[in-house]
Amino acid sequence: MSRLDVDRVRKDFPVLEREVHGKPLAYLDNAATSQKPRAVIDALIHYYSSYNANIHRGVHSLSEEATVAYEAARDKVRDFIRAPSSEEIVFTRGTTEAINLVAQSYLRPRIREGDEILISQMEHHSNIVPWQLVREQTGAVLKVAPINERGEIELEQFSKLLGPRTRFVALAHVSNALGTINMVQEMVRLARMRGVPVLLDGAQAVPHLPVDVQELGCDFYAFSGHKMYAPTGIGALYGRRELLEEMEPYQGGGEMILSVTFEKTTYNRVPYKFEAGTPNIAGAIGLGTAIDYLLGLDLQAVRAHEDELLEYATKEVSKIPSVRLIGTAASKTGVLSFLLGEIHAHDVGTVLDQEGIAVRTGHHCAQPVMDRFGVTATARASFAVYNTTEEVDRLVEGLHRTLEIFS
Ligand code: C6P
Repeated sequence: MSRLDVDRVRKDFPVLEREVHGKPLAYLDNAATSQKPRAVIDALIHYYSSYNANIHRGVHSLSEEATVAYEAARDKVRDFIRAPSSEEIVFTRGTTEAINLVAQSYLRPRIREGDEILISQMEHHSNIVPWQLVREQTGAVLKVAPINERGEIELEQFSKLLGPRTRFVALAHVSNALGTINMVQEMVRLARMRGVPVLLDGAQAVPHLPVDVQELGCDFYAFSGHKMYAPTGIGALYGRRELLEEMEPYQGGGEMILSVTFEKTTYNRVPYKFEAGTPNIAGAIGLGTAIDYLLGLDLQAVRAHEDELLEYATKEVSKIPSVRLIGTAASKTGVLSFLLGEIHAHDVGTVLDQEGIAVRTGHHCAQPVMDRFGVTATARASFAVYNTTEEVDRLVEGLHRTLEIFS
């Protein structure tokens, strides 16, 4: 395996050249959204300046070209997550929409009062609220697998919560607030042994880990493009064909139909029956380009680089005596969440911003995680392929500076 040439990678990301408050930008907020490489930006410009047209509708050349590019992006997503077929890839606005689609189209009609949906304590709000909506609509019960002090779900605890009335399991592949990589393959196996379908929220996994939905054995896999170098407003849902086939759409409109009369509408085949209205054509094309970009780097070297960064950051930030890390799982990627003494995370973030360092502060849309650790907010540094150990050093200096200001 060759070492990643980070300097070369950094040149692919135009925004990294800018300054913030007169300091070079150190962008450590990648779990919120990553920056975009020139190739992705160019793909958007090329689409809008050369072949912008609606898809699947026109016989004219531009529409043909746009349709081919959009469908080629679907094929790239299929290969990227090793789905068996492109028909099992539904383009969505992102992870949130993908999970809502499964909640409303798959689970809502199939769950009864008293049946159980099992999630975990480390879920992002996007993997909690859609199930609460189903709970309100049906009288189902939401069960929550607890996390331990390190921020891990223990398999035994999880397994105990799988009962005779469990109808669905929804879990983060990687936690956005803690960085924990869950033992999802084993958890999927435990659920499916009991005939319970599983959705994995892959929002924080796809930028960092190789994903093979067939190896994972999950029924649904949801992710967003914008955390993996693609534009915002595009993501995808993988769904096992048998399940997608039997699901009713939850949004109606153009594109998702074969024929419409006032008496009866016949739906299009999968995946189109779930893509009502004009989709985010440019976004899908941009996502395809982001996948090409990632695959063009040595993915093993990317993983090794990001692991090294997280390890280095964990070691260096922990040297500050008043730091408390939130999330110390044995298996982690991408995210370092912490508290700096009694200083509010927003103050930490504000001082770091003055130093040109972007981190996220707050509850990270995972309030139950904050509750679990008895805090209201953390500061979170999150890493991408273009980050460097020098940026980690600047983060540590920034934290010392924060301590000075607030001492
Ligand atoms: N987390 C973060 O700063 P959308 O917004 O649909 O692209 O992704 C939602 C989502 C779902 N699951 C997980 C695990 C996530 O991390 C996110 C997005 C961002 O942590 C923005 S809140």
